[in-house]
Amino acid sequence: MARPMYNTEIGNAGETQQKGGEALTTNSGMPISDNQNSLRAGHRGPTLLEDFILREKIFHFDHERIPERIVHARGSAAHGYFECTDPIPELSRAALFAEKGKKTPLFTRFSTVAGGAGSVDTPRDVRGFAVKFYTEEGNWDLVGNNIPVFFIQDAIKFPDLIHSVKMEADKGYPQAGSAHDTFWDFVSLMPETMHTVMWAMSDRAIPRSLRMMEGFGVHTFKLVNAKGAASFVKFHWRPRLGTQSLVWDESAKLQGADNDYHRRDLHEAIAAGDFPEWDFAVQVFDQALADSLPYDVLDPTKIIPEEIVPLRVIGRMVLDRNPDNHFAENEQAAFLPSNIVPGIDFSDDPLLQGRLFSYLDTQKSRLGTTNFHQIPINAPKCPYANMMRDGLMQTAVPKGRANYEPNSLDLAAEDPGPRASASGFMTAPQEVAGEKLRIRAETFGDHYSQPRMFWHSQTENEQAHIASAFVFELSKVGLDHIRSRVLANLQNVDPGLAQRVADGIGMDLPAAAKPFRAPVELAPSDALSIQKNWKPTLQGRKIGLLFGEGSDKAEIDKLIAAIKAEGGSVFTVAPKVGMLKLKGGEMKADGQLAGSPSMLFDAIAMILAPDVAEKLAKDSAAVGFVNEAFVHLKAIGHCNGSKVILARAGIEPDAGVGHYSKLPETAKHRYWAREATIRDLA
Ligand code: HDE
Repeated sequence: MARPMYNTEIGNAGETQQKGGEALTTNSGMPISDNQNSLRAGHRGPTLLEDFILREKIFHFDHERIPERIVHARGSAAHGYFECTDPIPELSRAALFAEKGKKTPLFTRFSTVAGGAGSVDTPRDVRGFAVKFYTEEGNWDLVGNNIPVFFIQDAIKFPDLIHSVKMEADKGYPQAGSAHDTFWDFVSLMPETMHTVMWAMSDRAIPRSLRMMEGFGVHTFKLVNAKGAASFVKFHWRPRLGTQSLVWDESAKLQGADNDYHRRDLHEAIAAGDFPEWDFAVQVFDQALADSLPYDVLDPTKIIPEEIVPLRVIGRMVLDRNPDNHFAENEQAAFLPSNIVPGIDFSDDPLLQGRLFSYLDTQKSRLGTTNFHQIPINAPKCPYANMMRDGLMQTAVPKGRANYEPNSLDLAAEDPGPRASASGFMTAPQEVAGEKLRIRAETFGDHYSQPRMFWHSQTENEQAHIASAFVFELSKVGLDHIRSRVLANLQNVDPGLAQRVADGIGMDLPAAAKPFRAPVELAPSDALSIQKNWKPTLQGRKIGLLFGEGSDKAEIDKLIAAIKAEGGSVFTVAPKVGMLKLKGGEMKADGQLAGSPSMLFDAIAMILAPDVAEKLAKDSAAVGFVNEAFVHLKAIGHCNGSKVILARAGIEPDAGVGHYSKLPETAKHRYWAREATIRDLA
């Protein structure tokens, strides 16, 4: 009997020969003949240590994971480009802002902050908004967030802030959430956190989509022109789809319905050619304006309202390509606030100054080498050369012996290596004087005026969401003295808010905390409200269409066409995913009803045969589909037959509930007025 050297048939589910693809090899390029069986002594004997193919494969697998980012571990990313629409050479000599129409490739990574890499997409959290521009004069990394302020004023507090918000050290939970003792303990003892805490308790912290978030550079930076003149600047990203958020109950339930909700949404939109876009705007100001403000522009807990310094749109970002490989690009991307280019400079914001060290340092421990800049996603797309050499995982092969400078090797006709040039990066000159001190400037001392301004800029519904968020978070805090201290701080933001939260958690209202500096009254800013700036559009919005056996196919097709004509998309849902017989044809659903709850959609439609509707009125998945769409303030388009499901769900129709033919219009909104009818907003 011929002895089979490699029997690939056993354990290979009937697929004896896989076709196609290039040759499978070891990492040294040796072709492999069997990827199913290890080398063993005899048919049933032990595996041999000699099996270098097995050992190499398992060895590599054992080391597939790298340390995750200490913060912003979970991210979703895409490639795209920046296009300059309004050049600003008078303000900055940066190459990417030089000419109208000039395009610069970029890579953008959005992230949650507190959760691990495998956590969920929709917790209440700040979102990272990091953009790496591959400019012709080097990489510029604008590593921002979707909230324009930060919790702390000095980098030395960052490890404490993050330790307090991450899972508690002894228990290992909660994951990806701030609703626990240690976070609120820290916050309550650090009143400078109040402004960002207000934003984090607002709907900004539960975005509908990564495509519908604003982005902010947060710190004040500098723009520097060719003559060396500097101005202050704040950077803003404005989503073309408008800023939109989930409602809290929806975001919590989405964590079960689809924990990749944001990542999937971004990926699918780009794959469908529906490229997300943001306007890029600058707020430019000088020292005189800075001096006129009642707060310090170097304080990252403060914004400059756009009513005071208007936004100037100078470009746009388009994300038009999904990463090919999550690990190689998203995980290995190393963003560094210290990556700037000639024409842009840092300010003395003490938080920014600390960040300039931290990111460079953390990449070494995360990516294992000082040569992380050579990884394709991090490497500049312009030429780069210097005399830094060697190190772990060096992949470049420098030639010659010029690894020091100055040198005179050119006199011996040798390559002298790269040289510094007068046109390179120049720090904007700035006078610095004073004693060496470990202090916080007094101008950083007002912690309550801006959170108060934020509160007064919101609609009533938005205020109710903020109050409920505080109640939810503090209801998870076990220590009364911490809750009480938060209330004392809230008293300085707004006594009405403090009272609502105290009522919600059943506590007496303590006296106001003693402010370091008395708050001043600042004018509210409408730009801070999401609802006041709602963009009624179907673009980027997804409609869940429920149908079943016997539904009218022509009506379904008509509705889908009308929604698509306005830039919306439709996901069809049916009790079964297989082929269904309809009136006028057949159709397969994209999703099965029980696995496609209405949280996944911006609005829902029902086109059902009367008998199917009767049956679904007794199915909790169908009743829940409708009920949750209603309580999440979404438009519902129904047919006559499906009214029985609405009745079963106890829905009293309002402006957002009507015949499905109206849906292309009604689905552009959420129905905030409905909210008072389904929950106590007091
Ligand atoms: Fe970060 N931050 N941060 N941060 N941060 C990191 O760098 C840090 C801060 C932000 O998608 C880390 O590569 C310090 C503000 C984003 O890969 C780390 C301080 C803002 C990302 C780090 C801050 C941010 C990070 C962890 C206070 C908004 C994700 C992994 C001085 C303007 C980037 C890494 C990505 C990541 C340190 C404060 C945004 C540890 C010390 C303020 C978007 O270096």
